[in-house]
This record gives sequence, structure tokens and C-alpha cells, in this order.
Amino acid sequence: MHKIAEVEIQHDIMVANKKIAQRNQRMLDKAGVFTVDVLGAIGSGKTSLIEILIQKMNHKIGVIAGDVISKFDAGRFQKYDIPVIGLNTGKECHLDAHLVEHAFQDLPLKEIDLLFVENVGNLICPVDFDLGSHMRMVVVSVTEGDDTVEKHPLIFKDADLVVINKIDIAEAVGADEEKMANDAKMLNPDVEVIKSSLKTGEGVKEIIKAIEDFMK
Ligand SMILES: Nc1nc2c(ncn2[C@@H]2O[C@H](COP(=O)(O)OP(=O)(O)OP(=O)(O)O)[C@@H](O)[C@H]2O)c(=O)[nH]1
Ligand SMILES: [Mg+2]
Repeated sequence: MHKIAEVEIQHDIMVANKKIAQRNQRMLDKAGVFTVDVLGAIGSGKTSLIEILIQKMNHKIGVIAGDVISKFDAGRFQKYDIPVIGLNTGKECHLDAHLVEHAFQDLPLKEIDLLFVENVGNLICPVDFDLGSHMRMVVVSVTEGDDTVEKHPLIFKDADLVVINKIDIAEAVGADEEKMANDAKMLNPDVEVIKSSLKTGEGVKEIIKAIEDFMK
């Protein structure tokens, strides 16, 4: 009995989330704001990558930064003098479409044309929660271990772009970044996979090109 009730509640939540996500996307389309979900493991380099993209991409960028309790990541973006909204999820390990819809009330959508939504660091919870974005970028790094991709298939099956980050320290942590890239391709043959180091700048140009190609 209990199990059946749990499944129904989960199903209702997903249906409600999907509806709001569709509403979010209509609003973003109307405002002409291309939106990228930035998903990935804790500490994989999501904020660092967005910081670099803010500086290197020739767009009017805004950021929604999701964190469990703090506003640390939102604070890191504020120094770039761009619109930033910090969202706290409380006990939840993912953003949902309703939270993001709330952020739109404070975000000057008319002043931006590219929005990054940094989700809470997690490779499992955010998978089912569509936010209304146009593209999903998943960032993992070699420090999580080179079996990370194959252990979390769902998030990679749904990704539009996969970034394998911190390749500058792959050897030091004994990780094979080529295996991680191949695993992502096995799970999602159409996905673009880019190996990067945000310390050396390797792969950054390719990431920018991949996002710009999606925006066309
Ligand atoms: N060596 C190395 N360190 C990196 C690289 N990219 C990011 N880092 C470091 O990794 C740490 C975590 O980076 P963040 O950008 O905060 O990672 P995050 O994914 O936003 O983390 P959460 O939001 O807490 O999940 C920081 O100390 C970064 O300086 C990289 O390519 N190479
Ligand atoms: Mg972060």
C-alpha cells in the first residue's frame, strides 16, 4: 500500500514540475533568453566554468545559482556586475521549475540573452527535474573517479554537452579521462564531450563553440 502511494505522489510532482518547466520555457523564449542548465558532481568546476564563460563569451549573461543552504556561489558571480539570483533548496538536492520560476520575478530577463542555471552539485536528484532550459551541460571531473560516468548513466543520457574537467590533475589522481569520455559517448552517442582544464584553459574554446552552436 505504502509503495503505491509514494509512486503516485512522485508522479504528481513530476507532472506539476513539467507544466511549470514548459511555462518557464515559453517565458524565456518570449524574452529571447537562451538558457543552459549546468549540472554535475559536487566540486567538479561548475561555478569556475561559468565564471570563465561570463568573462569570455560575448553575450549579456545572467546566472541563477542553486545551493543547498548558502549563497556562496551567487556571491562568486556578483563581482562580474551581471544579474545574479541565488536560490536555496533547503533540504532538497536539486532545483525545480517552481523555484526557477520564482527567480524570474527578480531577474531582469530583458537585459540578458544567455542564462546559466547552476544546479546543486549532484549527479542523481536533478535528472528528472526539467527547469525549462534549452540545453543541459553536465560537468564532471577526474577527481570524482573515472567510473563516475558509467555509475550515473541517466544524467549523461539526457545531456547535450558533457565536460570532463580537471584533466590537468588526471595523472595525479590516477584517472583515465579518455575512459570517462568514451563512457559518456557509449551512453549518449550524439552528445558532444569536451575534456577541459579550467586551470590551463584547455577545452574552454570548444565549450564556448558548443554552446554557441546550440544557440543558433
Ligand atoms: N586542478 C583543477 N582544479 C579545478 C579545475 N576547475 C575547478 N577547479 C577547482 O575545483 C574546486 C571546485 O570548483 P567549483 O567551481 O567551486 O566547483 P562547483 O562544481 O561549482 O562546486 P559546487 O557548486 O560546490 O558543487 C575549486 O577549488 C576550483 O578552483 C580544473 O580544471 N583543474
Ligand atoms: Mg558551484
